[in-house]
Amino acid sequence: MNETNHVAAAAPMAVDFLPLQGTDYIEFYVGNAKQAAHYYKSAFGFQSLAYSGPETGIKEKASYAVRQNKLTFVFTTPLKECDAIEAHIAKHGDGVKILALRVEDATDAWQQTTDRGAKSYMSPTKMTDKDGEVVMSGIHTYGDTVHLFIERKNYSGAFLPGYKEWVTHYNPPPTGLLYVDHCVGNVGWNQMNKWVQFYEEVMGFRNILSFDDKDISTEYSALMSKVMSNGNGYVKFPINEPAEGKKKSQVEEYLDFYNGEGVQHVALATHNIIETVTDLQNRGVEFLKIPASYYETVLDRVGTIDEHLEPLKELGILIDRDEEGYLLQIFSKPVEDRPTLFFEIIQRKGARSFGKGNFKALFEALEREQELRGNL
Ligand code: TYF
Ligand code: FE
Repeated sequence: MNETNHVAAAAPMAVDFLPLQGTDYIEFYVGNAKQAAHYYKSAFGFQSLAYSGPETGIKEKASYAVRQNKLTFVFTTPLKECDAIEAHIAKHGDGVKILALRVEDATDAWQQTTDRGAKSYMSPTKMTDKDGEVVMSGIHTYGDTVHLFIERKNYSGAFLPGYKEWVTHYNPPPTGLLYVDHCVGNVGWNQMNKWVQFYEEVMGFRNILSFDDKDISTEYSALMSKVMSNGNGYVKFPINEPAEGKKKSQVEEYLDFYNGEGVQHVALATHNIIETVTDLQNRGVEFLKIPASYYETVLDRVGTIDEHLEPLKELGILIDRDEEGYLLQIFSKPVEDRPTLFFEIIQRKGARSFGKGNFKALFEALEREQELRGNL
């Protein structure tokens, strides 16, 4: 591969015109929000946070917000006369619609990005209720996905104006998931550069890592990947593009089933991946299987690590090292019937890279699943 495994050193950057404080929330459009929220509570350990729907004066859709540490997921389903959400679900199945980013000034974020060529999704909108004020704005990104900018002025409500606190007797314990580490988009053939340019020019991000198809395409389902990061590194969006290989690209399989570009995986951070993944597995979350042979040589590659190898092998957790430290990561199977969205669980112990040393094992595991589906 012609890339380096170290993350580009921070280049001297002019004033960050789009300062981001992190991911505010991720919103999924789904066929049944009540059941989706239940799954993320029972299987992933999210806690009930807030609800919006007919009972709160919203007639056309129902939304459930759940939270675990700094992670907030929202599941939204159309109720009636809600063409945009119905069309999204008809086209894509369940999937990520909104990657919401926390900002100091949502009006300025919208002005800066639309001035630089972003297509507006929502002009700056002030939302108030008895608990305070939130300003929201939004722009389109790849496929039907959007970025919302969320400015929480003084808001003390459960989640956002329009929501009420969601109180329920069913509160399964958390699993140690902490925050969004990164969020990966799959884009179409030859669309990579367009979206790299979008994140650079419209959002002020930098390309900190690149992987090309040279090695990956020989034996494994081919793709190219470029990691885009905002100025302070709190928000990282790798972008994948399919590439020609011996076999059908995993990215192409996604594009076929999602009917276009969209979010491929969301990486969720934990401080203890062995405990978190043990818990998730016990709750029914399915992960890709890694052959025992991976563990025979992995320590030769990554050197000494703090963890015992046995539980990592048992669970199928992958290990990689860069100049700054190492990381532990594992990938779920798709979380819906279409082979589209999946989750990565990641524990960083110094490393800021993305697990390039695991691509072979990972892509072989992905391919075995692709083959079982008859899509290779
Ligand atoms: O986010 C990443 O770059 C890693 C590796 O289809 C990866 O998680 C890259 C492409 C892909 C699956 C995982
Ligand atoms: Fe990842």
